[in-house]
Amino acid sequence: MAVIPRKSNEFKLVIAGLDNAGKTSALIALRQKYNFYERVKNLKPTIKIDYSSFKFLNKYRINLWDMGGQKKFRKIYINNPIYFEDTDYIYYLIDIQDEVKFEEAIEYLHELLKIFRNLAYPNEVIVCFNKYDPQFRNNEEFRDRTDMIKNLVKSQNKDIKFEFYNTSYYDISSISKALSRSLNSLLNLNEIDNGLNNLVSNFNCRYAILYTDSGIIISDHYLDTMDIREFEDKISHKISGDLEFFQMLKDENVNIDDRITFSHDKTDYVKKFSILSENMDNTLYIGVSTTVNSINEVKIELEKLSNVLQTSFV
Ligand SMILES: Nc1nc2c(ncn2[C@@H]2O[C@H](COP(=O)(O)OP(=O)(O)OP(=O)(O)O)[C@@H](O)[C@H]2O)c(=O)[nH]1
Ligand SMILES: [Mg+2]
Repeated sequence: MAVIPRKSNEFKLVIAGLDNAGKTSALIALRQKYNFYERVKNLKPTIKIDYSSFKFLNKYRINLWDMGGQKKFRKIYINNPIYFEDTDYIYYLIDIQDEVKFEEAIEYLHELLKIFRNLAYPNEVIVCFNKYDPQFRNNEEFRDRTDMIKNLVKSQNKDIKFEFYNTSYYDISSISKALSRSLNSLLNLNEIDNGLNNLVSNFNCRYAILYTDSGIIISDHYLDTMDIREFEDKISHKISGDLEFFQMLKDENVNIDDRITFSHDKTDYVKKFSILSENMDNTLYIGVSTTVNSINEVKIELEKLSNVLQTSFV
């Protein structure tokens, strides 16, 4: 599948939801990855809109519109749909811990959907059940809550596609994955997906993940037979650990070629790739978890992926 050429390399992401849904916190967590809890615990409500932007793969400028969710601001946006023009993706955050506000959250979502319909918004609407903290993962009530909202929203908006994510700032990987859903539309990932899939299917890897150095998960593949508990308890923790590690390397200006860690019967391996695109160097990492016996073979396969990466990101 060819990537449709874009008018420009600008990309607009709108983050909306009621006040206190955790929008600003999620963005801070995503940027900082560690040592951010003090900062987000005492966050003040966002006044109107917080604009920020970052470069993605040195090529794209991602503009984030963090729409303060207090009622007085919501009114302004709804009366001025121009705010939402040229949105590439909308993220809608719902505080899954705050049952009292579900009705209001769904109402606001519906108001926004009306606007997006009129603007002929072309993509999926990404709904994040935020504050789905790790301790609630196996909680039936929380699962019922998300099912209820999903069913309601889907059945009342059959013309719109939705993607749902459970997110929490206690699990950075969950936020990174939700973000990659939209950014991936900028990339042509077929060959990379095949390469990573091959590692998982043929080389005893539990997972194989491609990250940017700023901690966006570009492509992730997991062993099908892994059960969801194992995934949620162990793997998401590892991925968040990797993301923290990359951020520390960046913050402290440290260079590595690779890193290997052993735990029980598993070998976790991270390799750095430097990819030249538009005369700029992009740092990417691939992380895998494999067995002691397979690690050498996996390293050879990863060498081969270097060329695939180079051709995929030019
Ligand atoms: N338990 C938990 N608390 C969270 C999470 N994300 C945010 N919070 C808390 O929720 C509160 C509100 O977070 P904000 O990020 O300010 O919410 P917001 O959506 O930006 O609010 P407005 O700017 O008013 O629209 C803060 O006290 C955060 O610490 C999460 O994943 N889990
Ligand atoms: Mg805010």
